[in-house]
Amino acid sequence: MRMTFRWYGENNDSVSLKHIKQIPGVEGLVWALHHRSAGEVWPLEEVLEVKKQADKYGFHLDVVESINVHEDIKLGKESRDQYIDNYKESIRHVAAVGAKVICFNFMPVFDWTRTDLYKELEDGSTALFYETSKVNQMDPTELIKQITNSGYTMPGWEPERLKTIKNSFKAYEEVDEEQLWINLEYFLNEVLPVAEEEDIKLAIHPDDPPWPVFNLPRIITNERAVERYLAISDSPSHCLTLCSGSLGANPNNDIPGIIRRFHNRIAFAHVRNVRIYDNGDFIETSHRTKDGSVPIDEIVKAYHDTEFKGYIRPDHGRHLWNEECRPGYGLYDRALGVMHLWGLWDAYELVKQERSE
Ligand code: CS2
Ligand code: MN
Repeated sequence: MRMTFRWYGENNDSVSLKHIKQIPGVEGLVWALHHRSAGEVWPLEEVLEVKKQADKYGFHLDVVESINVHEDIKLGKESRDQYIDNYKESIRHVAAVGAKVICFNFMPVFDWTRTDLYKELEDGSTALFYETSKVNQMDPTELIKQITNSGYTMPGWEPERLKTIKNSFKAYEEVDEEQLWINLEYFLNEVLPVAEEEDIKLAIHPDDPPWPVFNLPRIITNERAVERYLAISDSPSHCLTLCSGSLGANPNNDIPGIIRRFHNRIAFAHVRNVRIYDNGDFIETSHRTKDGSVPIDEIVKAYHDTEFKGYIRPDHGRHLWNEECRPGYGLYDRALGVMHLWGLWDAYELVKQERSE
């Protein structure tokens, strides 16, 4: 496995490259031009600027997360073709700095959804929390304001969404899950050939949480959806980002089983734990299996047993020791997460060596 760490860029992240360099085994940055809105072309000179910053610390830029997909593509509007052309150009520009994987998602309007960004856990740390009853009566503009007030922008929750949110909801009244699948297939048939030419894997990230939110359709939600998705194309560029915390919020999703079944199509692994409550609410926890509901030890074992050679990152962390940070993206708990993943991986490696002696 190739350890990486998400970085939101100079002047846009409380975590510095100097800090990340001191986390054992982190080889590369998971990066994006976060100031660029979905649908825009990522200018080559801006991409090259990130490369200059990464080179100073010897990090690779193999994994882009995310070139976000414009809403008109998800909606299947006439105007989608221009945005698809822009997406193709962005693929070519990130290829220029060695990108090997592009993570993206096809969630309508928003990205991951939570109702509380700083819910206290029993140990006094705080974490991202999803409260079902609150979501159903929540005004999503409130969440955009809460995230904006945190001082950070979060993918899918940028303040400019406030301007378009009403029209977006109206437009999705015409788009059900089947139509979303059709629009996703159209997008993939257009961009996969370009990704192939550039030797880049396009790796869709599952829906977080893995069920419809605010009555908007969501389709990458379980093993059957993963199977249907991967069957769309046999292109070597047609891959998956398997996020254990996203799919894992549904206890019926057997993450180790999905890994063992689709391991050769997983280009990028997000490893995160959540604790699921009886009423379906969930809170993010440490990466240790015992702190949540997701079998992290079994997940890393599945990656180890299948000799996973892809990229991996500790996804989100809790907020520890009063760290001022982007919700879910502090330094401390993600660094602890990296070490837990190495600990599990190295232990399985040791057992494998002992068995072979
Ligand atoms: C990411 C999301 O923060 C996260 O957990 O997974 O920002 C988003 O879903 C991914 O970047 C995929 O587009
Ligand atoms: Mn994720």
